[in-house]
Amino acid sequence: MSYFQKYLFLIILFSANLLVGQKEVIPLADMKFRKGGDVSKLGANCYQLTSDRGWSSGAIWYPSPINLAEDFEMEVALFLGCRDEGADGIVFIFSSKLRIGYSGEGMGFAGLYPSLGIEFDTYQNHHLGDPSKDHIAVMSNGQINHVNYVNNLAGPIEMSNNLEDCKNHKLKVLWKAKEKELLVSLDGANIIGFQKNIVADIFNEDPKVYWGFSAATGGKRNAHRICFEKLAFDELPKPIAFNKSKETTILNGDITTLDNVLFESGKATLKKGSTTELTKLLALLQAHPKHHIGIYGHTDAIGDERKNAQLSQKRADAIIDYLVANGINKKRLSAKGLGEQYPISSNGTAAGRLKNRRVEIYLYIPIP
Ligand SMILES: [Ca+2]
Ligand SMILES: [Ca+2]
Repeated sequence: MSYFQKYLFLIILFSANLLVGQKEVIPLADMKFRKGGDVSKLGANCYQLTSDRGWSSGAIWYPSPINLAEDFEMEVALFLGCRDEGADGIVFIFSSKLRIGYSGEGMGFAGLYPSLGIEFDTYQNHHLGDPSKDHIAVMSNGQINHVNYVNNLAGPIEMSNNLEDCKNHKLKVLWKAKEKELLVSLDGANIIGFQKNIVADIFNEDPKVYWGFSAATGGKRNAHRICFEKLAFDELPKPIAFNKSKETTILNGDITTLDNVLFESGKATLKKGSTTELTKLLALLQAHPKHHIGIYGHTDAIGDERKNAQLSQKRADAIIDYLVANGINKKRLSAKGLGEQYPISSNGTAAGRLKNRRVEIYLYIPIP
């Protein structure tokens, strides 16, 4: 290998690493899951989803929603039991609700809408079009019927080896948000890879989803277990509420300044740290879906008065953009730039000017 080739190889290696390793890896020790059905914890990072008996079902859910507009990466060991031709299998799920689906052949996934499931199905249900061997498929909206092609996104892929072999099988799931590509590999072999705009086509443009695993047994049985090995995804910021007195003020319809929603001088770009306060406003609007909001933008008195008026309009619009991007209907929002006309502090000091560059809100219930 020439020096150049070696160098090129290193660059490629490095880029490949960046592709899959760009999300923050979540420390496994901190993970807490919501458990449902027959789930029990089996020590560090491992869960039993069903016990080795008939008609058992269980699910675990990561309790906070994640953002599917960003990459999701997971490595987990799947244990599908020790009894060949047992039942029924494990499903990895993205879902907009924290629920468990039908048990038995439904594997805790059937009936969840809207959702996407990657099933590891070890029992052949003829009426659902299951292949005879253990198989893997990607299905949408809680449908488990392979005869219905609408919900069959990929597969079913028949596995050449039996998966109920009393061994762990290493599953990797990678959602590449930018490429809209879902990749599934098992024991190092790529099983499924396909492109679909999952957020638009399944989740109605809402990238906020929950994720988890479900499993079930029926007339046949097997123990189903999983052990997490690596997780990397973007958690959506948790809504923080305003303190009670501020919330009361806002709900009473008084004009209120949003603390810490600040802009760079002369620009409509939100300063870092503005998001916390906007998250509270977002939570308030979500909690009161009938309320509308008026947003007033103000500037300091530096520079041209007319330009300041335009700038304050852009600042108010920036708040609207933030709220709309987070799912608030634009019809509920109006923005007005008031320029430098209404200072609340001296324009003679830097601290005073910082206070004058501000956003005020006014919450009201529209007249029907
Ligand atoms: Ca089945
Ligand atoms: Ca099998």
